[in-house]
Amino acid sequence: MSTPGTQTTFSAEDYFRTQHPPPTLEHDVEKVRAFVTRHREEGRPVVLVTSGGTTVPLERNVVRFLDNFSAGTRGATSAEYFLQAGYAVIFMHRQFSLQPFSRHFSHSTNPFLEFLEIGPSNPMSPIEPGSASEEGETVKVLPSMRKELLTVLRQYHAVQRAGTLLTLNFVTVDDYLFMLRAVAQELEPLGRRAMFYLAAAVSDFFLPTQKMSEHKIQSGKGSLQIEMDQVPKILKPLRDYWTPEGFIVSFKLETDPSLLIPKARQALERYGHKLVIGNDLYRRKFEVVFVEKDADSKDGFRETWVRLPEGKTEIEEEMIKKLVEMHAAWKEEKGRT
Ligand code: 9Z3
Repeated sequence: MSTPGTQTTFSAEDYFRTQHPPPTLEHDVEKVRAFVTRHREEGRPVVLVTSGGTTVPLERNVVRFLDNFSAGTRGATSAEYFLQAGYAVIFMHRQFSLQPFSRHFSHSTNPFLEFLEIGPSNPMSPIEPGSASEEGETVKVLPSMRKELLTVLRQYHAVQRAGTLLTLNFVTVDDYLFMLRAVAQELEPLGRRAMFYLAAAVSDFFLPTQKMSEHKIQSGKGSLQIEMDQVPKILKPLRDYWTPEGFIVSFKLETDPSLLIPKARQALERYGHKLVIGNDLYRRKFEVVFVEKDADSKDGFRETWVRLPEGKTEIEEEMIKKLVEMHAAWKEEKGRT
């Protein structure tokens, strides 16, 4: 390998040898192992959903970092539909990004304080010492919000009782890559019963620890120039070594719509995984394109557009319905071979 410090493209192997795993990795892996073992025994398919953006720190004692736009809507919404479809879900998300169920009441779009009100407490009910009721007041949900809250709360409690959701979080692109590798290796024994739904917006560039300034970068020298290295292409080892039988779905995000299909096809050619879901930054909530290899078609590929149906609000409902069917067919195919 070339010496870290001069390198611009890391192989996955060099990357994992020279960068540092997050300190909580082993603890997270133990949780994943117990979760996978249980659901394997119970015969449930397991999906890893990654969600939200990764950061790229510029200093070792990090004050500044690069980030991206992703709020984690795609991942959090999709996770709910996978749970509804009977999957056990490992939800690996950017710390503080949207999460299944609580996403419905996010602090920015639907702040929970807006649908609570203070009302008189019921004089017939026992007063808890130290509760707001001591002053004769209590917290109530606005009648207009009760139905929505009850629906979400019921689903959330059902998932908690069933133990079908495991949540892990990452912040940096390093956390993400080390965690993805570790979780993939834990899912490997599931073979075709494991799905990977890689919706996180992962940085293409990073600053290796060896090139980082230890302390806060100082101003006063005019402009700041930073040369970043390319993040290793992780789909290749994921598909070839860590989980060769897993049903791997990656996402391709573009802002130039004419690049969407060519780039998705290129990813399938390079990494040989199952499916690329292409989405345009501005149209991603209304339409996405499923790009697959297809030996029967003239150019070797098949594209299927999935659009938000009239009267529906979440395109993920359609996407997950389709994916669940594709995954079932893939498992079935193995059964016959
Ligand atoms: C996506 O394309 C996701 O659908 C979005 C979801 C990030 C657009 P939001 O969180 O957005 O709902 O606001 N994710 C993958 C993006 C990505 O990093 N893809 C890499 C690439 O395009 C390859 S895996 O090169």
